[in-house]
Amino acid sequence: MKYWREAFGEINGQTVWQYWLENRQGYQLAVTEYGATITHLVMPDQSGQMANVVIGYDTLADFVKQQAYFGATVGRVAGRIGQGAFTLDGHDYQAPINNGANTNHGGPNSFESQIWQSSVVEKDDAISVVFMLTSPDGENGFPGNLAVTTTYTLNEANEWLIDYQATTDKTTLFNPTCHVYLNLTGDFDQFVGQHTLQIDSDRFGAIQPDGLPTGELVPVAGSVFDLRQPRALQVAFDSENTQTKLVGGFDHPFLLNQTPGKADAILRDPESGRSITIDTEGNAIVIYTANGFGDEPNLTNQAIQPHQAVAIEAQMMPDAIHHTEFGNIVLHPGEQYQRRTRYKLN
Ligand code: G6D
Repeated sequence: MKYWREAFGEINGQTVWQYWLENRQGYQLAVTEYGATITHLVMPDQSGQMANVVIGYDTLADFVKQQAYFGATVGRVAGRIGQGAFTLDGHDYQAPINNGANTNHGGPNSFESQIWQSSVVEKDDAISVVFMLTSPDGENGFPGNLAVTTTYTLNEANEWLIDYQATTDKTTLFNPTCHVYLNLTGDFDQFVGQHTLQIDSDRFGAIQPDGLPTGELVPVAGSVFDLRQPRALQVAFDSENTQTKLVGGFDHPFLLNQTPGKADAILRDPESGRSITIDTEGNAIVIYTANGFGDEPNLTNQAIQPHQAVAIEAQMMPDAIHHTEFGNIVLHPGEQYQRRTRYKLN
């Protein structure tokens, strides 16, 4: 394993660093302090051809321009909170509204646009970059001083690991994710319709037209949401299903079955033979098929377009604070939050 770091750009006179991790087989993971963001993931296709498979720019300036959370650590709470309102320990809290009538991805200028502190941990078979951030009490309406670390690791087993840790001094909400967008062709002029996706999920979360979960968990059986066997994403783009038609593809949480010994999700590009197997300790995976792309800086010499990538966001169910079946995202003082997501790069 080896690593190097380079200045990625400057914000308010402060150098923002980017780290490149590389294993002996030539797999590379690049991450930056801006948003604790993954910027590149380089892996081989079936003939050994290396390519970057995640949306990312070569300059910090382009990352700052986009608003689609490219590769970023999202928090404090990934996904929407209905009306941005919640009650904890008898206190009512209001987060700023930044998406229709709701708060999305922790509100404006959240984890994704902050400069995290970084350090490197080297082991024989793995290298990690540890990003640290303190979110002050009351930031974006959330209670408690929250100390967060996002740790990205690349290892010799060709795995990319994300570990989140956090502590708080007041009862608060915490539900981070990594907003990585994948296109396993390695060519960002291509669409992801031919990628197959498999998810170990019997029920998905229905959404309202504004993207907020309705609270209903709908059986996937007999619908385009049935990804228990691999299915091409194009099916969701073309479907007459009312839920996919609402948003022009998937922008939905899948509640994971968490079957022991079974992968939570597998994304595969049949043409290149690249695939990524995802296992997470959260109870959900949100699939967002980049339906709203259009305003972001170009990735190639063509304008960016919907369905050029798919975001696979491992987390707890969005709007969990308002639906008991969606799981717990409350963090109390004295608790040590810990959650891992593993991406096996095949
Ligand atoms: C998310 O669910 C949301 C989308 O609606 C949003 O537009 C995107 O992040 C940027 O996954």
